[in-house]
Amino acid sequence: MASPTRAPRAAPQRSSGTARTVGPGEARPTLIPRPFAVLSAIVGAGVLVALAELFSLLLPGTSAPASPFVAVGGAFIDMVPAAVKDLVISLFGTADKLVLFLCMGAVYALLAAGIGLLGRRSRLLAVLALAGLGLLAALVVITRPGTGLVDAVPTLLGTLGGTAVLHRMLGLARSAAAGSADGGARRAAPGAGTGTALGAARRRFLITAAGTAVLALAVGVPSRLAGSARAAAEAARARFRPPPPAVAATPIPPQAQVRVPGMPSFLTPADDFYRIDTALAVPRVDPATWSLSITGLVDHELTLTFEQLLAEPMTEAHVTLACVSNSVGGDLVGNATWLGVPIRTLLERAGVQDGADMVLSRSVDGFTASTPLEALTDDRASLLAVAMNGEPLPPEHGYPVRMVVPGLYGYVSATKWVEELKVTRFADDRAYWSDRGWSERGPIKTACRLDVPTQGVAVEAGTVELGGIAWAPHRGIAEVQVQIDDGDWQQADLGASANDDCWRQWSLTWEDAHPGEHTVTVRAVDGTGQIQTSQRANPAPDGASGWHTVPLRVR
Ligand SMILES: Nc1nc2c(c(=O)[nH]1)N[C@H]1C(S)=C(S)[C@@H](COP(=O)(O)O)O[C@H]1N2
Ligand SMILES: [Mo]
Repeated sequence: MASPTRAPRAAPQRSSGTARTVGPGEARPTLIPRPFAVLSAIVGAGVLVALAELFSLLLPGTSAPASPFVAVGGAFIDMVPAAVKDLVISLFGTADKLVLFLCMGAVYALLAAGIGLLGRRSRLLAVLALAGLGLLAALVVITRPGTGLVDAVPTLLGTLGGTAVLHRMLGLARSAAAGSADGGARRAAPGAGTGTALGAARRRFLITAAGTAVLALAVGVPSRLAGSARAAAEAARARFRPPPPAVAATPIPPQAQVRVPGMPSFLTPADDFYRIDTALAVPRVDPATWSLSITGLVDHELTLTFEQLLAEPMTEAHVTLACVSNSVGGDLVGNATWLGVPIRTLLERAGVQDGADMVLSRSVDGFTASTPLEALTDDRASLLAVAMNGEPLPPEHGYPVRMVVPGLYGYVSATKWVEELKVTRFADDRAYWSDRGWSERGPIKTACRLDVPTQGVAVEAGTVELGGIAWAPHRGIAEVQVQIDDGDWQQADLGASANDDCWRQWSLTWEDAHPGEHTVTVRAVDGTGQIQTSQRANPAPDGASGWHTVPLRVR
């Protein structure tokens, strides 16, 4: 690390004949001017917060108090005596939080200024001080209710970035100061430009400071705003109790769950439910500001707030969702109980005009899906869902409102964070994935999967329990057939059917499994009597097909 008394490095080399003119620079220590030191530290501290805000938003698994601002502010509020709180609220009313944040910002800036003054003499000391402040904030974060260790990571990453910037800024400030101390001498030297080195070093410092500050603001301010929207969304979700259904789903018969160890549960818990979307960060939608518009080829456009949507009669339905990207035997499929408003009733109210054949649903993040109109107007349970398995929709699965349409792949029907339904025509509008080579329409293909025994695990000779699931949403599953090696196709036992929109579990007892390598192939027959095609197809452009064949080693 450079000591403050080190000779300036840039200036003398220029005029090699006048090396003696370095003299004055060596004679006195080049203290960084106060404004430069303070500016360096404020920029570094700003970068710390900006990065912490950004990462607390983007890092998966973090919660709202991962923001050091929220955590420290929250800790402060908890510490302040009630009388002071009351006073602040009576003075500033609902702006109390804003006042708190502004005060925190001011205190932080003062601390940063102090760190900058330390840095006039010792860069190391300043960097350590800022690092200490960052660590302290990270500690506050993990002591807040509802936070875990992962929530400290954004602040730690921010501290890393902020201290690096502080280090660099103080370095630049020192060069600028050294140039300044040397300036008079160089100006006197014949042939040297008038203070060019000084000017260049200062300009470099100021431009870097300004550029970094602008970047920090450009990252920090939107991140903080998004962070507070996220906190509002999380708080609203925590308060939300799904309303009772006007039309309850028919209860799931207990025999829908096949009792073979290792079988997936008939209803997929939200935490295990596959997640597919284009969202880099899960959109955090505050239901207080959310609304749904029905637009396009309708007699009257409609807009509903979340409250208005909740006032509509709710239908409950068990529906299996499947992703078009699922490969044969894959697990991008899940089954849940959804609660929501039938899309049909809202379309009726809006009055769909002649010629429309599609609804383009749009999410708050711009994703779109093209759903054939008839799938939303016939008698199936196509819903604007607000709950999943009796709980508010998880943010990852579309909170506050998503679409669920029995029988269609998710990419053409299951828009999460939905905010617009545009009644239109396939001839006039294209959806997100249709523009990227996937089919405009996506009925779910009949599929059947072997789940048990787990693939790659050898089983004992003798009696082997086989089991799995089959799905052909909205057509239902009539039969599952199993072939072992080149043997005859055997009828599997079917779990009870909950409805035609759900998957169906199956099992088969293989009585006399001999040691060796075997293959098991499974296929389904849908509710229309159509046998699942053996034709192998990749997921693109409209869903994989082919029978699931699994090698099985018997010992
Ligand atoms: N907003 C939005 N909604 C979306 C998507 C998306 O990328 N963005 N992906 C769709 C796809 S391809 C599928 S398969 C389902 C998956 O829903 P899930 O993540 O709740 O299982 O959501 C659909 N809804
Ligand atoms: Mo999907």
